[in-house]
Amino acid sequence: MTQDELKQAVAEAAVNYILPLLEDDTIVGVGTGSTANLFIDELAKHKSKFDGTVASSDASAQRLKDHGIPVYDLNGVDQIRVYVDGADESNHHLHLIKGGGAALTREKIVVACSDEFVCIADESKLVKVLGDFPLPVEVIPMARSHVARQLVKLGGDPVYREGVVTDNGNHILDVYNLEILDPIKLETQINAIVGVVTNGLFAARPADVLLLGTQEGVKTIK
Ligand code: ABF
Repeated sequence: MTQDELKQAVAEAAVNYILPLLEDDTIVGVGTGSTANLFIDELAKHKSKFDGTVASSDASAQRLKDHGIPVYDLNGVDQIRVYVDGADESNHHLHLIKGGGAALTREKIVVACSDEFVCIADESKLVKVLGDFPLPVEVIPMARSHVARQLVKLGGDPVYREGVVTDNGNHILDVYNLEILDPIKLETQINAIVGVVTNGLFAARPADVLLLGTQEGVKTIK
């Protein structure tokens, strides 16, 4: 199977996973990226079975609306039953690197409001140690150089993602050459740098389930 076919398989598996959770008043959290887009297209086939969604990006919100699926402002929602999203890397503890699509802050907020986080990815994303994928850090624009200097002190090589402005009006630094042996500690350290909005480590709150598309079929890792 190609990588796209593996992504399609996990998108379908994610819908099958959440179907038993859906009731008339259920709100589904929806992530961002190419795998999440396939999930949205599959979810649309069942849009009469739940109330609506909260999206982690303007792009996903638009795709949901194009399918006729309601998208709610998070501030008007009490509870998100389940959040489904992709990742750039996952280790075996389901600590993730996310943010390759620059939507990390809204993704982390929606995860924080969700009872369950289902990560969907093809097998290329599963790694022993996080860090081959450069770690995205969203920064307040005026703090970019300050944050970059602090990230160097933590052992990384930050690179400004030129031309990218997040949905929140901020900038992204991609941090190369980190061997992330203690993801929870590094997530906390980076969050403590003044000017950082969010970093792409999802370790303090990891995924609850990883649906991984492999050549042997979709594996469920908890
Ligand atoms: C989002 O989309 C991100 O956090 C991650 O950067 C990316 C994964 O994209 P894809 O599914 O296209 O590989 O979930």
